[in-house]
Amino acid sequence: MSEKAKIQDYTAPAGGWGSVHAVASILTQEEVTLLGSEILLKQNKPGGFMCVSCSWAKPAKPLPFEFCENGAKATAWEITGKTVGPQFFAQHTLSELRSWSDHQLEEQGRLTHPMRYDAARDRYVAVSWDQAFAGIGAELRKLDPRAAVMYTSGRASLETSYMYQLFGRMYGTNNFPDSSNMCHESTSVALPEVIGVPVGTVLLEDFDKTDCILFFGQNTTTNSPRMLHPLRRAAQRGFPVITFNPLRERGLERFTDPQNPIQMVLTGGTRISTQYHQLRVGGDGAALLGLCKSVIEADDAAVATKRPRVIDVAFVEQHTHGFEAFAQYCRQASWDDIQKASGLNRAAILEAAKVYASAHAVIANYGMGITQHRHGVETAKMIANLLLLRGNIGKPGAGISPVRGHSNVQGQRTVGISEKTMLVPLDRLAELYAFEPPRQDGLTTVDACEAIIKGSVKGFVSLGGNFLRAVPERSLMEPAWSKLRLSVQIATKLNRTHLVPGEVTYLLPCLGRIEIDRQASGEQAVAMEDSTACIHGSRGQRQPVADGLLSEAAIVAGLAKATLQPNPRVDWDAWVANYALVRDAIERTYPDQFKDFNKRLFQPGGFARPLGARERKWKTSTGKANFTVPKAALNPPQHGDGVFQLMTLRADGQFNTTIYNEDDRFRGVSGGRLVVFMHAGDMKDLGIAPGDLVRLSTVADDGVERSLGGLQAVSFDIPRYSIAAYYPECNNLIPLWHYAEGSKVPAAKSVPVRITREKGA
Ligand SMILES: Nc1nc2c(c(=O)[nH]1)N[C@H]1C(S)=C(S)[C@@H](COP(=O)(O)OP(=O)(O)OC[C@H]3O[C@@H](n4cnc5c(=O)[nH]c(N)nc54)[C@H](O)[C@@H]3O)O[C@H]1N2
Ligand SMILES: Nc1nc2c(c(=O)[nH]1)N[C@H]1C(S)=C(S)[C@@H](COP(=O)(O)OP(=O)(O)OC[C@H]3O[C@@H](n4cnc5c(=O)[nH]c(N)nc54)[C@H](O)[C@@H]3O)O[C@H]1N2
Ligand SMILES: [Mo]
Repeated sequence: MSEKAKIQDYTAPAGGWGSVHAVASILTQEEVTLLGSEILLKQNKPGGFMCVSCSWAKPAKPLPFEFCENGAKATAWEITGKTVGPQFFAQHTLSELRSWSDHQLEEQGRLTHPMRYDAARDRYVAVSWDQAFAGIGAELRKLDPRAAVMYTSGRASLETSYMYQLFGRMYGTNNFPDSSNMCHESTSVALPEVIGVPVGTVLLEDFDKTDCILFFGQNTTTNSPRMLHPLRRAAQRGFPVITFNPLRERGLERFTDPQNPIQMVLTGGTRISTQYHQLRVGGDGAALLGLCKSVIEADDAAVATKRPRVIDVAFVEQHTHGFEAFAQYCRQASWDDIQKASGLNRAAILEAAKVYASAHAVIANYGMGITQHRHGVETAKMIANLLLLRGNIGKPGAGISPVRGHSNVQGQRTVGISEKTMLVPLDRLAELYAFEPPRQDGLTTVDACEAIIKGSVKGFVSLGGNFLRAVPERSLMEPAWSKLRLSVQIATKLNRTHLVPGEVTYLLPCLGRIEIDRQASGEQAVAMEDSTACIHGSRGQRQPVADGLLSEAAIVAGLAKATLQPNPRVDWDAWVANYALVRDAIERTYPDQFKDFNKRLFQPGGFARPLGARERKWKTSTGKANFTVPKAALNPPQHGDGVFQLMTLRADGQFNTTIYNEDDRFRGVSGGRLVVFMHAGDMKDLGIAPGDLVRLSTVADDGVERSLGGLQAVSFDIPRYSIAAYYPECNNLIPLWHYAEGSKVPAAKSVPVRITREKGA
């Protein structure tokens, strides 16, 4: 495994030559130098392909290089010339492969043949597609559909996702957890109640109209770097950007545009954040309460002195419900409690509130630093509360902006990948396809894990992803997983989940989005939805890495045909021959959302789905936007008495469980991922020197031992009692029951742990 990591301060801005260098080196590493750079020019361009990395919006008028360092890494990783075929698997048993690192496994290259696990030889052996489909179909038919889970990672297209959910529902299950259940599900639960839509309300153009941008718990630098372009433009127009994050993330401090060599050389980057508030882990609810309280008290003072109101009274009266109760709650909250719970002082919060209250149009962005907490749903609602006070939803330049993760995770929910039946037009599906879909809610990711541990789930089909590596509670999950009757993994690259077989296990390799997808009617395009609810078409550009690979749509159709009785209303083969027919089916199912889908597929900038909240039409229980009174804003994750709050984060060199390299350039770490970032004062108190090895042990009284050793201590600019380390290495520290109330998103950003020193540097 990894050598000791090197730690060095990173002083340059994000972007710039560092990015250019990193892109060149991954293209070389993946042996795609020439072709790769040509393909990069088609990335995120109308008529080209949509990046397989993050879901940030794609502009109608793209830059010459409309990709970022990490998008280029993701492209190179997918179009690598390296392959893993039957020969590789003949040489390596799964027991042997389990000792390889995550990086080594995926670095072997693209999967090329359908394989079945042979337990006697502890190896995968090649099978034909027909054998694979027939074998899986026979197993699925033997199972109770409610004991089967159909997981989706957020990359598959709208067409594939629609086919997959229809297949599952015709089979008889609503067990459609997806990566969203570990991600922005807190958003999808919070926002419908308060603004009547499960997604963000901003469009890309709003970034050019806004006059203040807020950031809560989102690391733009690494996870959605193209977003730094509109941010830089806003910063250059002189508008404030206010960030709340326990860590000083480099891109939110300074950014250099790698498309602009002159600026890179002369100025060393544009300042992005005008205020940077390093609150304690989980302190956002309290910080937001402080912001709201400041705005309300300023408004009270304005009323008393007959000055212009601070609150947007017309908006609050006409469009909202519950204001008085919320305002009363804020007035009564004590500054002492707010300061303690947020880790920020009153002056800092007032300073931010002053800027917020003087801006006409404000955008609030947030990410996993909000959603992956026990009170993540409530904190997302607090962000909405703050925006509603000044009418910052449903007007140009303003809105709520949950920054989604996977490139099509939002779209998959839109076309029916959901375990929550209320989000799915079941009646419409029943009518269109003449079948009776199951009506009870299915399993979320956490529910599915519980059921796997209990043994009540017996079959698991995975459309992408690396489930066992991404979920909490690894030490209980791995042994339970091997008791599954059936595991089917549809994937592009080998990962750890594939190395833990069930009784019957298939590994099905698929085309990636960047590859040309040829079907009977010609080359196919697919669609996806970005973070701003705009739909884009995407065309593969590269020859498939191996003959005989099937598209995800063809694999889903193959599984469906082998499992289901024929249904004259669904011609799976016709759909695979021409994906435009699937888009027609999506339009028939969701006529308002996907009007003229095929016609608008390649509209530059994507076509925006209609969202009520954008037009101030509130599809909530009250018919208005709802203020909500928080219950736990002053009750952050507890620390002290030797207990620290651990947040598990992404490094610059990874996409989720895909580890491109062991570096985290912006945080100054290279050549190792087993590190833990700590405050110097905490290290001193515990007698830990930089470079010492420490062990983290989860504080929980359920009798399960959860600990991880061999972590190198790094002295870092982070609040006291807050510590940080990398996902997925730390996932065995997270108890399965430690999740966000209401959404069941694992609370990966606040795991209570103790720290012990193992060994000196
Ligand atoms: N290159 C790359 N791009 C990616 C991904 C990737 O792994 N690599 N993953 C994709 C996916 S699926 C997702 S969901 C997104 C994730 O993107 P992010 O939402 O940025 O997720 P994380 O990297 O987990 O970082 C969370 C941020 O929240 C901060 N934080 C942690 N706890 C708190 C807290 O209590 N309060 C506040 N205010 N901040 C906190 C951390 O310091 C960090 O800056 O990125 C997507 N894009
Ligand atoms: N501790 C902790 N845990 C976390 C998080 C955290 O911040 N901290 N974040 C959570 C979040 S936000 C998310 S979204 C989840 C992510 O969980 P997942 O979505 O399950 O995991 P990924 O790492 O994105 O999946 C990577 C695998 O997807 C496969 N793949 C890649 N491209 C394709 C494709 O085009 N088609 C198919 N079929 N397969 C493909 C490859 O085989 C690759 O190995 O993890 C969650 N887990
Ligand atoms: Mo995510």
